Amino acid sequence: MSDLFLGLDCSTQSFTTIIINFESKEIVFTNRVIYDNALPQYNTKNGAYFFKNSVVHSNPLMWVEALELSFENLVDNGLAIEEIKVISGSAQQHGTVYLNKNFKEVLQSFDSKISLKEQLKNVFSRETSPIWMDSSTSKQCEEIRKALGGLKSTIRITGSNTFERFSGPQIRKFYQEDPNAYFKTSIIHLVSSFISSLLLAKNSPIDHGDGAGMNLMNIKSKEWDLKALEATAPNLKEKLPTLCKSYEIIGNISPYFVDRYGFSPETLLVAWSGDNPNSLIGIGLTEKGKVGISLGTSDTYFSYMKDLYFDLKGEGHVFGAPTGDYMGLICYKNGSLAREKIKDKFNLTWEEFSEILNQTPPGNHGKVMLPYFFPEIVPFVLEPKIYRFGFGEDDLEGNVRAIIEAQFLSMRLHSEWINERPKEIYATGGASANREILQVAANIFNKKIRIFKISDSAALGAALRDVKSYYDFLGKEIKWSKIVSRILHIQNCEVIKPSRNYKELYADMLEVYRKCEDFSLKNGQNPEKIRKEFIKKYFKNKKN
Ligand code: XUL
Repeated sequence: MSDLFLGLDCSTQSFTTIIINFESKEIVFTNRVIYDNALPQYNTKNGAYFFKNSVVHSNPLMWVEALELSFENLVDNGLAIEEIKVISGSAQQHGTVYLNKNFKEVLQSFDSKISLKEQLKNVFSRETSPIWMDSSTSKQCEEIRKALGGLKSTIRITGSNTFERFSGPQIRKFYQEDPNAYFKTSIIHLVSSFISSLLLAKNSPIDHGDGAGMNLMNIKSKEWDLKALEATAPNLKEKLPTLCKSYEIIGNISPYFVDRYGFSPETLLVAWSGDNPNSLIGIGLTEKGKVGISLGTSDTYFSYMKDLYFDLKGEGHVFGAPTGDYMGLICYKNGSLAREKIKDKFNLTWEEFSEILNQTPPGNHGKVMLPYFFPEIVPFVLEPKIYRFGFGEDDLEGNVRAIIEAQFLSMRLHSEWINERPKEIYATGGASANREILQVAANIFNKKIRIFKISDSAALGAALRDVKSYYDFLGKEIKWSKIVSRILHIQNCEVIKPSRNYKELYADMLEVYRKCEDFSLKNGQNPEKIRKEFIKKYFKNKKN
């Protein structure tokens, strides 16, 4: 008998399963259900429904079916399901699931002969769920921010400015647009606590990591903030689950899963959290001085924080870290889908895309792009628009290098408030498998980039959180650093080194980029003078 730990991740485009054997230091199973392919009946594109006016939703029943497919996969693969000691999970942050009064009853009377999807058909008071890509709530953001005393006060109370994708503004919009349905809603879950409620067969709490992404939790007391609740919607407190520590054991798995898939009835459940807090653990950022970048549907830059401090400019977020401390984060909507826009526009394969990155010079002859294919979070851009300085939309090489340089220049620029100055950066997410993209990142940050073999850091983080809570539960406390290094060090991390030759070039280009942003978004000075100087300094013999 071995002790297995299961981590799940309900992300934007797919549902991932990872099982680790902590004793033998092995990852024994990974599997991914891609919604668009495995569940085409939901008609999602990249896991979502893109409606007009920046409304982006997904389908909670699709996530339920993905969970079922993932468990069926465990059975089909002959996994020793009964040896799984603990389950926890991760989910895309901020998305909300609206449930009516049937939900509680249905949870209590799950019938293991019938699929979950079938039993959950009539539990939703809102058929689809707004997700983190939605940016349709500017009005509500403004209203809540005002009620909380303005920008700085909102940040000090909730850890972030009000953001369009955050749960509070989304809940307020639902209440304003469909008050009947709002009042018929018995409970509002996050994606994480919704899936966790199914495993527990009762309403699961929301952990402090994901709770911090709602504009509803007081970031200091880690309780629902009454002023924020009041500013959002009436009777909201009674419609929200309780809050809990991320490492809390919330109960045992429901008999439904024992009967249907063969889990042991002793299987413990640890609170679920958001994908970013899970990734923090999944790449081993459990102490000061370490920074991660996750390159997925969203690109994020994040860091463990021992002490609480804020980005009072309002671009960044502070979330709870699964260790009980904090994490700082900035998030980009124009991540992998924006990279794909350029790849697809020129009909490139990823290999061809990378080859172009290899062959084009750092600094891109002074060609600068501001790539807002979708509304952007950092910097705040509501209307999608692509700005190009010094080149046109048909310039194949210029566009390929410009999008990648733009993404990392923007990250370097907007992460300045996170005062961790790391020696190296840990990379995860789908695009972290692309060496050429990471070489650009290493050069721009002028830091070594460490790549983990497992790019599913969110699911892995959930499995590692299982281990920590399990040993704490047994009274054999093991340090976080020991837990993460035991599984992560076997992965033989590859390191991408920055080239010293480009240190000054990218420091200069950062100023060009800053000016381009200021000019385009804040009516700043025209950047042409500084851009031309940059070209003269680094590309003087070449034609622009
Ligand atoms: C973080 C954010 C995204 C989602 C989806 O604030 O919005 O990273 O969690 O991955």
